[in-house]
Amino acid sequence: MTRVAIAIGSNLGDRDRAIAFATTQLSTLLDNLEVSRVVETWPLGEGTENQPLYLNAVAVGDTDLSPRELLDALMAIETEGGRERPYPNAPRTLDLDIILYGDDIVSEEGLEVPHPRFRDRFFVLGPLAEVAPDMVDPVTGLRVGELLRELLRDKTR
Ligand code: PH2
Ligand code: MG
Ligand code: MG
Repeated sequence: MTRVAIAIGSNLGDRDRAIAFATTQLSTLLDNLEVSRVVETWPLGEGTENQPLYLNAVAVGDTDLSPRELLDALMAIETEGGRERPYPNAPRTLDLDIILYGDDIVSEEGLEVPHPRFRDRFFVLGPLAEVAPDMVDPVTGLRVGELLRELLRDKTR
């Protein structure tokens, strides 16, 4: 079994319902599931300036699926949750991203783990630090709690 961290996001349609749907689906996909609080966050990224606010959360759990199998399962949940992909960074009913897969490093077509941008994203690190502060980022060797502290270094004094 491998402990994995999944980021959950929604900024289109009934966001609360999408997060609840994702949580239910993830509870059947992963063992020992723990889900963070839900936070409302400003959309980040190119072209997202005028988009609606996100609801974000993070789930951690154990799985026997390979990273690729896990990705496929998450994409199936996104699709069932009404996800469409009209253009990059489009508002979405449901986004499920693999943030960490144990301490594996995966770099394949369409699948990069750890998520390449998660260290810069409060909407991921904040909720993740709540449920799994001691998970280790295999790229930097830092724990999630340490990554969050680094991210907030200049904002918390
Ligand atoms: N996801 C993105 C791009 N920007 N911003 C917030 N606040 N939350 C997200 O989940 C998010 C984003 C791409 O997946
Ligand atoms: Mg995403
Ligand atoms: Mg995604």
